Amino acid sequence: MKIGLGLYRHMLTRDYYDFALQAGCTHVVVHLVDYFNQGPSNPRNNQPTGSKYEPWGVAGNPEQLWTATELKALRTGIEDAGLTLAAIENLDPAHWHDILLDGPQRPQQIEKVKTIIRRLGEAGIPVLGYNFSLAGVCGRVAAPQGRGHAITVGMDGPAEDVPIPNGMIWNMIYDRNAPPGELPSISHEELWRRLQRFLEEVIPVAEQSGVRLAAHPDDPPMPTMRQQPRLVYQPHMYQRLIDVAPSRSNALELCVGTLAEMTEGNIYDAVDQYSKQGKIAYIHLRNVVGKVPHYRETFVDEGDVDMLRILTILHRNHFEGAIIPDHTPQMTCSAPWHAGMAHTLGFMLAAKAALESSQKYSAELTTASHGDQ
Ligand SMILES: [Mn+2]
Repeated sequence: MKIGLGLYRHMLTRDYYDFALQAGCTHVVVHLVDYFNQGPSNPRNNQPTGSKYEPWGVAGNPEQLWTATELKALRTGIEDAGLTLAAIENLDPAHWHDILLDGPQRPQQIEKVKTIIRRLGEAGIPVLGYNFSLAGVCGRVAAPQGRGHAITVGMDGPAEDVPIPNGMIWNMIYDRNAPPGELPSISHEELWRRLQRFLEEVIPVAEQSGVRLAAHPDDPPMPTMRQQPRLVYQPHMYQRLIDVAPSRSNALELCVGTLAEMTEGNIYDAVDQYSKQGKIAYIHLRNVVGKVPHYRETFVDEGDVDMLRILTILHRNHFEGAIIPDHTPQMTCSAPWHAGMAHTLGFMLAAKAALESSQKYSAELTTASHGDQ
């Protein structure tokens, strides 16, 4: 396993690359979507939250796709700094809203996504994380409810009463001039049909480009949010997503925190099941207390999940991908994001060192016992 750090678009600078190196990372995962764009209340030094029903920000320019030159420059900039670019995380709603909505621009947007995948391949970027979700990451609240009164994010009950307004998808605004009104509810099966069509069209291009698509589960993993179905809200639903389009390019961005919030199954079996199949492209590591619709994010060393057990399972199943901290609580200091990340990364480094040491130590023990004979 490789230790990495997720960087938001405004963090693609030498200072953040140096911070990642200082904190022990070899890899980075990059968000190119500017979630914070014109958002009314998103501090840029934290995960995008918004309030319970307030979107993050405004989606990007629908006509402006990430270019191969831009992507290559990103990769070489990261490599020049001494790091490896493991993945790009998330598509811009501006480029694929009608794929999620099955809207009139769907055919053109499928071509846009194919172009993006080809350009990633050209730039030597091996993974594209995505989240096939209408409501997106929403319905959460932030409060000083963590250890030492740290501000953490969680759910204080279902977020079902306010439907998604027209012009909004994936918790971002893609059309500010949309007519008033709300998105009509669809069924779970309709959402799966849309996913299947999407994968059937883009996975062959991903295969040709040497790119793996990596699906994040629905966060928070409620059956429905804002009167729309969610796709992967129980651990076993990840298997359905894999089986819809069998291919090495159809993979997972496995989020430990989100899976731990789910009401069925257990996180250890899920990590074992999907890592054994070689289906995990990369991992978000985060701890939580509770399950939907009442949970809160915690520091990595507390919470419901035994992280050493998770990392032991991954180690045993020879997981070779990157593991990055997901979100962390905000620490009380002048650099809350940096402190939270450094704390989580320190824990991850120690856990990795412990696993490697115990493996080495058991080899020594075996050698010693042979020597005695
Ligand atoms: Mn996650």
